[in-house]
Amino acid sequence: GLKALIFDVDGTLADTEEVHRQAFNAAFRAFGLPWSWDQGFYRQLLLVSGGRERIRHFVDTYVPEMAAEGLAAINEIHVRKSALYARMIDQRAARLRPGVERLIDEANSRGLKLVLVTTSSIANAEAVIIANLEPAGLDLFDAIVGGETVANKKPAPDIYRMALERLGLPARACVAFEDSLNGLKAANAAGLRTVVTPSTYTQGADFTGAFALISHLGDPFEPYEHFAGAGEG
Ligand code: XBP
Ligand code: MG
Repeated sequence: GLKALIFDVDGTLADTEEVHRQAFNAAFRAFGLPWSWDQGFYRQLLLVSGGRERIRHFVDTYVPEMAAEGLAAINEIHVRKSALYARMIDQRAARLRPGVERLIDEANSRGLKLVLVTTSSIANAEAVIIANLEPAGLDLFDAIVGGETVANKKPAPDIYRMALERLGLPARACVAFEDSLNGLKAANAAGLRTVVTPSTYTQGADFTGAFALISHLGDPFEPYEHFAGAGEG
């Protein structure tokens, strides 16, 4: 039977990618860089998973003359971005999506284990939980697996395999929740059934292979304001 639920964080628990985007742009400004990623451009950049990898891809593709400054500069920009992001999340910039808290509570009261997996850092995942469920909310989760702990980020299955290892459970005893194609591929490649709830930046993708595709985890007619005017600009 079902023993555990494994949740992606960014886009699935909360619609955080817009906050990430703003944090990237604020970090660029802080370093005096004339870069600004608009929403349409960021949607494409999201195909590269991992923030540091995303900046590196951007530099390699659009500012190759700066690639000479190397990884150290990119790391520094990403460290700044992470700090700015965490501060925005602490200020409650991203609320939990509809139905998320209810599902977590119900799973918990039925004795299901709960694990978070994120391409971002463990610290960023914790910030999302603390800002929305208080520090005690962290106790609801049996493990948080972060992007920094695996060799290959999504769509590689590494992070989901790590989650299964931490749970000590086979994939058939778990269900994964994801919002993106990279996330769906990663979970499926680890043998998991995957419920996909597309987020502002991922809606419209081809989620073939999803165990279920639903607009959100809330009640059928619960309004989801993030869907209005998504991805403009
Ligand atoms: C999330 C990501 C992350 C965030 C930025 O993907 O790809 O890179 O965009 O976070 P997923 P960092 O929801 O599939 O985990 O800058 O900390 O990488
Ligand atoms: Mg996601």
